[in-house]
Amino acid sequence: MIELIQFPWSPFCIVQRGILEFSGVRFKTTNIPNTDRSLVWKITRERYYQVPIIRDGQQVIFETGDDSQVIAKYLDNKLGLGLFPPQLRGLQTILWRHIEDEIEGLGFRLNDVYYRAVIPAKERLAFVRHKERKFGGGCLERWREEQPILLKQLEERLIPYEQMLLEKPFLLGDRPRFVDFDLYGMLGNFLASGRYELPAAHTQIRAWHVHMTKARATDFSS
Ligand SMILES: N[C@@H](CCC(=O)N[C@@H](CS)C(=O)NCC(=O)O)C(=O)O
Repeated sequence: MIELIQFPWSPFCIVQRGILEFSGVRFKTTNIPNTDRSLVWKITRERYYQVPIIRDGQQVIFETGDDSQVIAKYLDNKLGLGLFPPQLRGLQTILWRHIEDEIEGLGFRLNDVYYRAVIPAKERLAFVRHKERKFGGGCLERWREEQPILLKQLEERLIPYEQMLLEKPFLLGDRPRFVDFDLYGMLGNFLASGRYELPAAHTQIRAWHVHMTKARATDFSS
């Protein structure tokens, strides 16, 4: 059985979980602490420490770069999901770069404002230290102060996605493609604390989000 090694609130893990749920395949999730990547380190033979990774029998699948989408392409290929059709090559790459940079960058800061609702108590020290070493001392307090601005920016940066959904049920047509799961993952991280809702103005995105949680590959002819 395919095993997804993850932490549940991670944007990139939600992407792969969404793809697996969409596929209908039976899969197992293994949650590891944010502060202990030893399982990932061990089974990738000391080549990777990030999440998500996938274990499928003897195979261990992990990303090779910021932009590689190795796991999603592996699942797509194995499960025949039609997430990366040749005619959307290039376009999807431009979109996922925007999604994983401009949307993710706001989503995780806003979620981190409520990190106590998401990160277990025994992991918080390492979490705060990791954040402050990466983004500077006091970054979590700063993001809390900036919360209204960050929320406004998120609403603005989502406008193109709202526009894309005006004429069709999914971002690139009548069935979900990789970028739908990618946006779904980044927004899932934004929503992880339970303290936010998707912007009220974006009615199409809100309907798409509900649709994405229920969509199954069998609903779409291949
Ligand atoms: N491009 C990778 C990004 C994965 C990633 O950034 N994972 C984060 C968790 S959301 C991580 O493990 N970061 C390393 C760390 O926290 O030390 C993917 O698509 O999976």
